[in-house]
Amino acid sequence: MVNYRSTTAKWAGFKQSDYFAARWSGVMFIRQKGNYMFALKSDDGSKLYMNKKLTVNNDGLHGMRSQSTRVNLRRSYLPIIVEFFEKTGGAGIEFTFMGPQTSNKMKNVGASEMAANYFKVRTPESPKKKPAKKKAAAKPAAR
Ligand SMILES: [Ca+2]
Repeated sequence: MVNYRSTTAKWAGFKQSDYFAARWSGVMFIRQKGNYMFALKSDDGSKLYMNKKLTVNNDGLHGMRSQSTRVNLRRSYLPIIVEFFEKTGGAGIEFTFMGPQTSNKMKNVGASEMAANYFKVRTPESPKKKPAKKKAAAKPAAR
């Protein structure tokens, strides 16, 4: 969840409070088609990419400032990347959205919106017989 209130202190798990950048990536599952709004509020700059396309641009040096974009979405899996950087002073970022899926209320993009099972791990099938050993591998290299 990309949700850090602006603070001059270090974020939990971060080593410094100034001069750093972060990138979050994942796949959102849009369950209901329709018109959505995505917003990035950040100090300093941030960007949201959807399907590799810059969708919300909140770049630049500034205090907590919000930028938002409306997009029409189908029911789909939506690859997203959020980029952020902090120079000095306060640092914070909030990634929110609203649309049919949220009853048109702004809410933080959280785990329930992410498609955790998008990249399913396939269990390999058991081989029917052992693969033949490579004879060359057993031999010491001839010199
Ligand atoms: Ca700042």
